[in-house]
Amino acid sequence: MRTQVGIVGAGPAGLTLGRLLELEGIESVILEDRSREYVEARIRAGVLEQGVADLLVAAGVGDRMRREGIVHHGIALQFEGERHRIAFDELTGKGIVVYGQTEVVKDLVEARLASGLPLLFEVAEVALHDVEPARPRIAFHHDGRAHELDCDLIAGCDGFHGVCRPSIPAGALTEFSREYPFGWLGILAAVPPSIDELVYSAHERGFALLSLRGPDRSRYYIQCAPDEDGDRWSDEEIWAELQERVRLDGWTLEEGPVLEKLVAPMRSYVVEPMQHGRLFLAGDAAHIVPPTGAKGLNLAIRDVALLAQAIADWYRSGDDAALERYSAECLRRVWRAEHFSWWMTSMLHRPPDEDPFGWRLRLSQLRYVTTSEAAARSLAENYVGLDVL
Ligand code: FAS
Ligand code: PHB
Repeated sequence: MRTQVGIVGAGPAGLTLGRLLELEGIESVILEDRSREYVEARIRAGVLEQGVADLLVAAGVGDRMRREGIVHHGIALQFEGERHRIAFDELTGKGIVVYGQTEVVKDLVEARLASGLPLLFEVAEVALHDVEPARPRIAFHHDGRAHELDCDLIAGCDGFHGVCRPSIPAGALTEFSREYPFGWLGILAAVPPSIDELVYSAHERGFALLSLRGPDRSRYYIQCAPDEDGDRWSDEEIWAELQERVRLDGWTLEEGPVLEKLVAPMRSYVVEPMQHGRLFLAGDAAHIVPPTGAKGLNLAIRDVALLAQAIADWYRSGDDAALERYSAECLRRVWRAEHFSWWMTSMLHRPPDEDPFGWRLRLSQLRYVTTSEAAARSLAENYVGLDVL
């Protein structure tokens, strides 16, 4: 097989890249090792920066998002039994769109299959060859047969546990990471959300987040141990802990059937550079943020927006300057998101060994960011997405 760009991974990064290259008239083949059903059922992020939502609309894959996505103009921070709104519209003139990553992926898969361009599910044994100097090949198995895909460039969009990053010689990369001494226990519940906007709660028992997936689907999270066994928690125990951590006079958190339960560890991770020869890493394959800043999905899509542009420049003019700049330009945005996500995580989560001094410091940070317009604007502009860095 031969194509211009070989894309490994059909998550938000790989699928969006395929779409943007299609709009530039550039061929690609997307290789995914899971089934379509699995990829479209995986519950992950739920918040799109306005700029990312606009990008999906411009790429012609935003119609359902515009119909079913919920635009929010703020979030609330809760502590000491009070809720404080951060007004994104007043502070930045922008908002966010609450629309599940699952739905984004479904829309992108549908568009890809409608285009007739190759998207192979359930491939196996993907292996990269000759990404350096310049005759990249991807070997893989599909339908029980071995295949080899010759391409000009490879986009490693296969997530944190993929094969692309590990295929780069260790000496060529520098890794930066931080593990957090807590995780998130997340539920999807069949009950209308009891909130109009997302609520981030810093409670002495730990963090809690109230989010949503539509008029009759709530998405709630509580801070838990990093190696928590989600099955150890009964639905009643999860609701009881949530009630405790988001309690507010005159407001009720409605409970309902728990449809899905997931424990996600919390880590920060960046690899530099995000390129090796003709292999370009994007999304979780190159960086992970703790979800407190709602940045994971947005970073993945912004990476490939830059990569698609650089690839188009290269094919149009033969000039690889933009490709050469790709890694450095991405990393500026990635480190901003890493800092913001670490800052939100540190302010809102209770470290297991926190002393009273530590809690007082966090309370002071929370009071400052909810009373100082300058501090609130800083949070708001990072949350809705900074265009210039
Ligand atoms: P993805 O991991 O989404 O996609 C990579 C794709 O590559 C997958 O489909 C995988 O099956 C495929 N793949 C892997 N190895 C392969 C191989 N060898 N061959 C072929 N294909 C291969 N972000 C938030 O903002 N909020 C959240 O609540 C949130 N929750 C999350 C929960 C979990 C459990 C995880 C892991 C992430 C969560 N994130 C969240 C972050 C998430 O949104 C990611 O940032 C986003 O999925 C990144 O997209 P991709 O880079 O496309 O990677
Ligand atoms: C979600 O809706 O899943 C979500 C929202 C905001 C976050 C993380 C997750 O910070």
